[in-house]
Amino acid sequence: MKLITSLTSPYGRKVSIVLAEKRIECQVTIASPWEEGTIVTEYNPLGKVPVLILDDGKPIYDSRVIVDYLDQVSPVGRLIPSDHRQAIRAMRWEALADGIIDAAAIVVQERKRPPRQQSADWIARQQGKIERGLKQLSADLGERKWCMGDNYCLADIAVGCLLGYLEFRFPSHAWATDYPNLAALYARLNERTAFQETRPVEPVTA
Ligand SMILES: N[C@@H](CCC(=O)N[C@@H](CS)C(=O)NCC(=O)O)C(=O)O
Repeated sequence: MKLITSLTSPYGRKVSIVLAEKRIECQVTIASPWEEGTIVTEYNPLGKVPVLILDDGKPIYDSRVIVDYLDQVSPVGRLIPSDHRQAIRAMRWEALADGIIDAAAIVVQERKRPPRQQSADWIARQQGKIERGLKQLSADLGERKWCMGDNYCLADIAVGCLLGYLEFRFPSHAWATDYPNLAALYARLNERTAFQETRPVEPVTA
């Protein structure tokens, strides 16, 4: 198997963490989806990372499909509960975390546009999703150790990748002080090797 991802993608990080937690061997190719002539479009018509290329050459995307596939392919350290109702709960956590990342990534891209082309309304709409989403995550987490209770699972990985992305792209955002329970979860996640080894880093440009 080969994973095509970037060093900054929080969705790609989610897949890398799942691979590490489940001890699945996988070749990794780093590619920026934003570069002219990127190889990403050869495997994903949407031009987005991550993409997982199976041994028979078939690509799968997006990150939610990939992590589901990986969890099925190896029984080691199951990350999606086998009970369907519990699996849906875990995937809802993932959908909310990924959705907040979607909104945050739009803000990042919008701010890269020339100032006169940026839309304050569009940015405000995304910020609303981020703020409402964080509030919901914090309320859902409550005083629990992990998102789903006593067991670490995909929900925690997804939320950890979101919080890591906010820390990376929005260092002055006050989520950690506004939501101490999310900050405590994030600290707990950062004790894990899989999180430590996949921190987002800006690629070095020549
Ligand atoms: N829903 C997708 C989102 C993937 C995504 O948006 N990836 C970003 C990198 S963080 C990307 O490749 N963007 C390039 C583009 O939108 O053209 C997933 O979960 O894999």
